[in-house]
Amino acid sequence: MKMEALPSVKGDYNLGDYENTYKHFDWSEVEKEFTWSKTGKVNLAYEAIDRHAESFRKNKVALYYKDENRAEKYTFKELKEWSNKAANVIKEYGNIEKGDRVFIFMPRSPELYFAVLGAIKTGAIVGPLFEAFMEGAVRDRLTDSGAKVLITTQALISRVPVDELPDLKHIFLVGENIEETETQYDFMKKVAEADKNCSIEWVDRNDGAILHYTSGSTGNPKGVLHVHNAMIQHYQTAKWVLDLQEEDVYWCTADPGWVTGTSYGIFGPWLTGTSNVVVGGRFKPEFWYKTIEDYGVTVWYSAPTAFRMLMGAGDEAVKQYDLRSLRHVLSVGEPLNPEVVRWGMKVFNRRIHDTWWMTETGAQLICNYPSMLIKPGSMGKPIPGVEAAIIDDQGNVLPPNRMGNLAIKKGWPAMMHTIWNNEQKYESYFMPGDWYVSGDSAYMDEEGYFWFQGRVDDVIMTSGERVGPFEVESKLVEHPAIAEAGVIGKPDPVRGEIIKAFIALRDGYEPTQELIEEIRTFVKQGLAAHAAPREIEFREKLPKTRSGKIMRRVLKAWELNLPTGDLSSMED
Ligand code: 6R9
Repeated sequence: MKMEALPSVKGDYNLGDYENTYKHFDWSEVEKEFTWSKTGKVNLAYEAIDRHAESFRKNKVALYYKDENRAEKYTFKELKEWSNKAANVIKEYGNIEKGDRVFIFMPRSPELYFAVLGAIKTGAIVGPLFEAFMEGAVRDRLTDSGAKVLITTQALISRVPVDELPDLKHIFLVGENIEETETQYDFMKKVAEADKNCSIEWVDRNDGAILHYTSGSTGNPKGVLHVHNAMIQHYQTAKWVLDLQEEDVYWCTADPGWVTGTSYGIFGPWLTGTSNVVVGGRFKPEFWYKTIEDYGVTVWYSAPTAFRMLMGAGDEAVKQYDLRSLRHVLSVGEPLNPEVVRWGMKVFNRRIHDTWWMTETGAQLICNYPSMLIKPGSMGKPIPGVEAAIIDDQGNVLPPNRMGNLAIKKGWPAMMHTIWNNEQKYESYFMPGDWYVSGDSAYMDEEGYFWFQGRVDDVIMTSGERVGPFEVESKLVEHPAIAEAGVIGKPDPVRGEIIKAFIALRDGYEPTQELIEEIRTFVKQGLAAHAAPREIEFREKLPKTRSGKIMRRVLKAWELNLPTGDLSSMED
């Protein structure tokens, strides 16, 4: 499918000359930005917060927090003190030693950020858990990681099966009227009493900092370990890709329970000394637009599902807010439909920049940075310092326009360090030639742009034609009746597989046979005859992960009457 390119806007970008930078760039240059290049002493939280608190940025706002009930702000100096206090409490009452796992299970709030930064200052490995996890998901993760300390809230503690977690020794609760025991403490009461100075635990650059659990297509969720060294790439991509500059007000909508919410909700913005907006509570279009207006958000990082939900809320809603502060909008997590890019142009007068990366990669790898010509539907090009290729199942690099495994040459700074307790799983990601194999299928065009096609196991083979479900889904959601679509390959004795689409309709549309015919024609005409779904089934809602990815494996399981497997990452 050919797409028109959108022109880039002229500006003073951090990555203005991609070609030249790509040729000459070396990651070791970035180390010089950090204190540890001189002292040899590393701590990610120090570099993110304290370094600025000791600079001209001391009184600059680091955190703007807002939800339906609270609106607060903290300068770098204040955040340094709050996280120092939190560190002292976690260390003293949690009896923490370097490398111990501290899990944090709570909704977004300033306390969550004090806790994450404080725990990192103690040298602990932090495991952030999404607030919507239910008991089984919490148990799996705390057990596998052997977490020693848990910081949670009074409301969420009932979902923690404390008696079944022998490694868990200390619990900190955030809330009102907390009853303290020998192993359970009132976190904010202790923090209020703690010293605002703390002696940071200096660690090695390859010591663990963050442990994110992520679901694969099979088996239990796996713990992806990231180390302090990842800061090199968090910092550099925050410059190049988020294009953060001194005066920016940045907002990343992801929760720290997911990798985007830590790498780009905490580290990227703060390592670059940027004012960072955090919004708590549930998604509400009006509240989101108001956030942009109130804080004058200039750089905004969100996800296709969120954009599609905003799209669904109608263009009238947009018009009630002043969104002119926005200068750079980005997306991650799932394919960004060209339709959404065009909507962004229309309502924000801004191009939405797609970025591709994974929990395992720790930071952005393939991106549309601001000075670049965008081809709607493409994830962009590898950032300088990263080599990407399409390889076949034997590890041979394929020429342009051939679909295959999206692979990255091992060794970028934010790459996962290991899979917790599962070295074998870790090894299984790599192929001869030092390729990290992503599990995504894609192709690269003649100009070096990468085009996402699906997870490797989702690619559909129908009558000998390879069809990427994303292309079909993208086309489907362009139809005015369709809110969401998920497409799978259904085994077929004649064609190998046929394409089946699950569709959620927009309000006001009826699932009729006529509509089915109309949709089929729409795809046939818009994409290709072989790409049109032979079967269409309507559903109220489609199964999605909390980060908004349509769970095709669940659709497939429905279709084939198979067990759905681990659903801990599914939206409720
Ligand atoms: C950061 C994050 C990783 C998987 C990845 C791919 C999908 C991410 C994408 C994208 C199409 C993009 N994905 N970015 N697909 N276009 N720009 O999302 O991490 O939750 O581990 O998901 O998400 O399939 O393999 P994670």
